[in-house]
Amino acid sequence: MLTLFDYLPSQNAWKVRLLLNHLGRPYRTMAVSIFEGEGRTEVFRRINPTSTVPAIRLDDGRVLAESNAILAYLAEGTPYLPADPFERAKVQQWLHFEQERVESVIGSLRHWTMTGKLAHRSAETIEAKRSAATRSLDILESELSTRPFIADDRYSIADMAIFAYASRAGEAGLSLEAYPHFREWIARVEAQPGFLATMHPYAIDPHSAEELP
Ligand SMILES: N[C@@H](CCC(=O)N[C@@H](CS)C(=O)NCC(=O)O)C(=O)O
Repeated sequence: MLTLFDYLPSQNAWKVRLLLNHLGRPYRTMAVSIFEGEGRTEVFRRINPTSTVPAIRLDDGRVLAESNAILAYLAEGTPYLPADPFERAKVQQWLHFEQERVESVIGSLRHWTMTGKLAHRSAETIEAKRSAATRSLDILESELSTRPFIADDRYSIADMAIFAYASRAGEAGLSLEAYPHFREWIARVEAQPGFLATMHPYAIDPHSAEELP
């Protein structure tokens, strides 16, 4: 059975849980207490050299990290990743957008906001993240005014990846009021069969207020 190396408040890990839920694929969970430094151990570094979750281990022992690489691997041959080379590349385009302009921006702001670390970040850093986050939401709003899902007319792993942090913008202190098409897309994603509504606040982890080691 597939093993998922997980940390519950991580929306990078939630993406993988979401796809596994859509696929009805069973898996076992290995919890990694990232704020206690469990990601930095030698054992975990052999699973993922960057010390981050999520990662997966296959039955044959091979391991794979990076949430979007995991999504692409698990979605192969399913309706969530097109076979057509161009449609597939469009999904990749939005997966890259997600890592550069959503996860690293809204994801960081959410982390800092929900764990009280925002108070320890400089005004310039916060402003740069907020401005980048607004730009990303503006782009998503504009794109989603032209089609129901981000890469194409079909729900794909690109929607799953972007949803993970973009839909949590409120937890990052960003208002979605000015983004009606984006909010409609959120509702469309939530209406997909097998959607995983359970997400976890950092507050479930007593160590989450600590800086990462
Ligand atoms: N680009 C990576 C980012 C993964 C990531 O930053 N994971 C966080 C949790 S959301 C983590 O494990 N951080 C621990 C650390 O940086 O030591 C992905 O998409 O999987």
